[in-house]
Amino acid sequence: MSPCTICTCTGNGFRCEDNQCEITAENNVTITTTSPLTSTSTVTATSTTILARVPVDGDESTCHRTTNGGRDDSYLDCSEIFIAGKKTTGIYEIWPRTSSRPFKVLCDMDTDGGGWTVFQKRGDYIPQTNFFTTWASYKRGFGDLQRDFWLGNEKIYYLSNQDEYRLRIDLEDFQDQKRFVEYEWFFITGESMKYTLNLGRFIHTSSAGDSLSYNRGMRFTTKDQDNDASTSQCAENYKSGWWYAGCTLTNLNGLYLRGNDSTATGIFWNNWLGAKYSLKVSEMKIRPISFNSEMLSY
Ligand SMILES: [Ca+2]
Repeated sequence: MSPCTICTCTGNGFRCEDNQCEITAENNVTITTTSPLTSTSTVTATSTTILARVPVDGDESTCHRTTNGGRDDSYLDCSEIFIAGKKTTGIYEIWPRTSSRPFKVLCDMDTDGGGWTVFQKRGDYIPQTNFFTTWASYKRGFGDLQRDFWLGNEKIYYLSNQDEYRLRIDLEDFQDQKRFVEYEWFFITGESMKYTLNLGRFIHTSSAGDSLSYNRGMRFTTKDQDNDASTSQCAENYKSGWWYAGCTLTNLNGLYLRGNDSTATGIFWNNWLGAKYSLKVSEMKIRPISFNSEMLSY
C-alpha cells in the first residue's frame, strides 16, 4: 500500500499516484498545487496530459481530488476491467465512485467466470502478514496484493456501495480440498457505523456450509476497538479483526496455524472443517450481481 500525499490542489484535474501528485488538465487551465512539506508549483496545461508529478510526503487522508481528474478512463471494479477485455488474474488499478483517488486491487479473472475484486487473501506464505492488528490498520489495509492482504475497510466500503455485489469466499485446506460459499449480496457501512456487515441470503449451491450469517449486522471489531456483542473481547479471543457477534463461526483473518490447532484462533470456517482446523487459503471477493460472463462471449 503506497502512502499518498499531503497536498492541496486546485484546478481542473488532480490525482495521487505513486506517492506523487499527478496533474492532468484540459486546455490552457492553470493548476496550482501546494505542499507544506515541499514546494509550490504552478503549471499551465496545453492539452489533456500529465503535466507534472510533484513528490510530497505524508498521509493520504488529506489528499483531495478536484473535478474529474483522471477518472474518465478508470474502472470502478474488476468486473469492468474484465468486460474491457483484460481477463488475466492479477493486480489492476480501480477507482470506485466515492473514493478520492484510484488504488490497486487483486482481480480474480478465473473463478466462476472472473470479474471478482478480491478484498482479503490468506495463503501459505513465509513470512506471514500479521492480521492481529489495529482499527487504523484494518481501515487503511495491509499486506501485499501479490501475497496475503486485507484491502482495507475504507476501500471495501467505497467498492461495495457503488453497485449491488455478490460475495464469494474461496477456501482450501492442506490436503488441497477446495470449497466455496456465496452470499446473495454484500456491503459494509462507513466508519461512522463501524463498517457494519450487511449480508444477503446464503446461497445453497455453495460447497461449504453457512458460517457467516451469524455475523450479519455486526460491527467490525479489532484488538483496540471492541464493537462486538460479547462481554468478552472477541478480537483478543480469536486474534483477529472481524465482524464479531458474540463471537463467531468463522475467523478468516485469524492466525496462520497450518491445519489442526486446539486453540480455535486460526483461519477457520466452522461449517466445513470446524473451528479447530486452520485453513491454507481464504479469498474474499465481490462482483456485481448483474455480471454475466456468458453474455460477454458473444
Ligand atoms: Ca466485547
